[in-house]
Amino acid sequence: MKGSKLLAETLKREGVKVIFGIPGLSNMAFYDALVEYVANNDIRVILMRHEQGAAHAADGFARASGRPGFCTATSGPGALNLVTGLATAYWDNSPVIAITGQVPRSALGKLSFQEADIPGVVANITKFVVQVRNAEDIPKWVRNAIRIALTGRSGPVVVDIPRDLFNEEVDENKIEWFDGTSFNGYREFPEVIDPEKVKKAARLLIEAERPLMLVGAGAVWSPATEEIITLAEMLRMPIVSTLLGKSAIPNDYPLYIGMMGYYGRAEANKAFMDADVVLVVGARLSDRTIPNIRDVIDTKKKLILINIDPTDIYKLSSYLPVESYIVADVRKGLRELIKAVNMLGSQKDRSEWLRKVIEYKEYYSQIYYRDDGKGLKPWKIMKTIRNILPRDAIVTTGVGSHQMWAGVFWEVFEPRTFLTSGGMGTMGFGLPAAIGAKVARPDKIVVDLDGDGSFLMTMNNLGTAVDENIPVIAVVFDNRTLGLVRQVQDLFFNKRIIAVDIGPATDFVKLAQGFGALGFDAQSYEDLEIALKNAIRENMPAVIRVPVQRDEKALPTLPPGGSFREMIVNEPGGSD
Ligand SMILES: Cc1ncc(C[n+]2csc(CCOP(=O)(O)OP(=O)(O)O)c2C)c(N)n1
Ligand SMILES: [Mg+2]
Repeated sequence: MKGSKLLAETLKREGVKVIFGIPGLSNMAFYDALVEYVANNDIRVILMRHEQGAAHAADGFARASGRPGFCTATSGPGALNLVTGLATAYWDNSPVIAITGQVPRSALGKLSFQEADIPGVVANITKFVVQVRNAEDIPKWVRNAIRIALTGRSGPVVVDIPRDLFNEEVDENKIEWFDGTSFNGYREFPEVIDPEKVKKAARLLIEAERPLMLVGAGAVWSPATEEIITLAEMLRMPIVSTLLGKSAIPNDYPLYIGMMGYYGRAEANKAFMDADVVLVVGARLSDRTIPNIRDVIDTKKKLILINIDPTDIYKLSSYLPVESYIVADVRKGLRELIKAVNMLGSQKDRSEWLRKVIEYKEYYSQIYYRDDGKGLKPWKIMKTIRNILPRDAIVTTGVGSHQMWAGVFWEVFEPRTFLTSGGMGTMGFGLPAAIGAKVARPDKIVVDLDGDGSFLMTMNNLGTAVDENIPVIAVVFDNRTLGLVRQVQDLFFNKRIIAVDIGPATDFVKLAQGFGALGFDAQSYEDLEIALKNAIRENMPAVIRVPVQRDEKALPTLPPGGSFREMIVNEPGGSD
């Protein structure tokens, strides 16, 4: 059996159903081997329009399904185009597996045509990378890649294969089909569930005056929605989330306050400021969630961490007051904590604390949900869309103000239905991730809530959606500007607006039609409603352009490096 066939056969045996990518000289033999697998409906091959789109599609597939998403690219420029997508997946713990073709072994290191040192390039933006050296090792490394991508803290893996391996004949008797029990060069971090630490955490939470749970992406990957709600109920503890943690808790769960952070909801940030003990589950607490660590230190908070990755715990413990921790998958860690809380029993009366949190919520909702009649309001656009989509519809986003509006206003009800680039903040994620999500979950409606700038970065993949009949809907919040950057220039660079505005000529409707997709121009909420219903009914890829005022702000926000005490909730610049 040739190396190329061995790769295709391995993927089939591992249950891989779809690969997003673009062929070229160095992965062509792999594609050639896939011909039979495609003909037999074993594996679907989806031709993207740029490799960044292939990585994001694999990422969207993984985030929507929890299964690894596969992409492939040729050596040199093809593999290099994956880089942004791989980093995006790594920062958000998404199990993307990239199979990259490489120049032949004999050409390595010789500045050969389309040679790039992919292991070197991706080493720091993936969980693991391997360059396979012998064709018979292909099954082992594909299997390892899947295990590494999924175990512990999930993340992307690259398998780089010199193309001469594809043509090598492998003695079938020598093939290690591999039972998946051993790894070369990889060991998971061990769990650390210290009963004393668990008990201490439980006691801190029981005795807290104002406990709060802060939920991050780990709660989605785990998944741990049930345990989060059980513990919140037991302790009468409100919940806030990071941007990525949003989809771990149904938005209408009464103890959920919303997304906190730099662009988080004011009531969530207020609750965080007031809390005395914060249980952090599956969140690494980046500077987007806690922009200024003085907010933790000055308020004398006590933190308890549950995280599968001990390096996160060590890192956070070096500058934050971490009182206790559990190194484990969020669900497992929470179950331990639930047991301990049950055993210790009795707790404080939390009615005062809960009343305060509800007051915050009510107060700020009067501020957010206003309509000055100038153009369409982002919150009303979101509401219009939400009213039409079923609870289990999957939403993706680009990066910018529209993403922050989605963070604040989009109501998520089910895990894995809100896919956004959190850690890397990668513009262009929305459309290809939607394509990947729709391929993973064809039974669900998938909508990309995008910005005009972000959409234009990867909209070429509309061609893929049309050719492959992947009916995703992109709603473009068209403010004719790179809005979030413009906002920072406006508020914090003395209104020196530069290099952000987009001219009037780009026509999103014609652009959609040029790809063979449906294009709608929504001038009102009613137009939007009709267009969205139409797009769903037609079951075709569609773009709905929604005009938004150029200076519509993403609020609340903070001054750069600011504290939650300096939240800007109202325009222009009045602090709360
Ligand atoms: C690939 C990439 N380039 C640049 C940025 C910096 N950036 C962050 S938000 C933003 C503006 C996004 O514009 P748009 O997609 O139109 O969204 P809006 O803010 O207008 O809603 C830019 C340029 C980024 N996050 N990603
Ligand atoms: Mg914009």
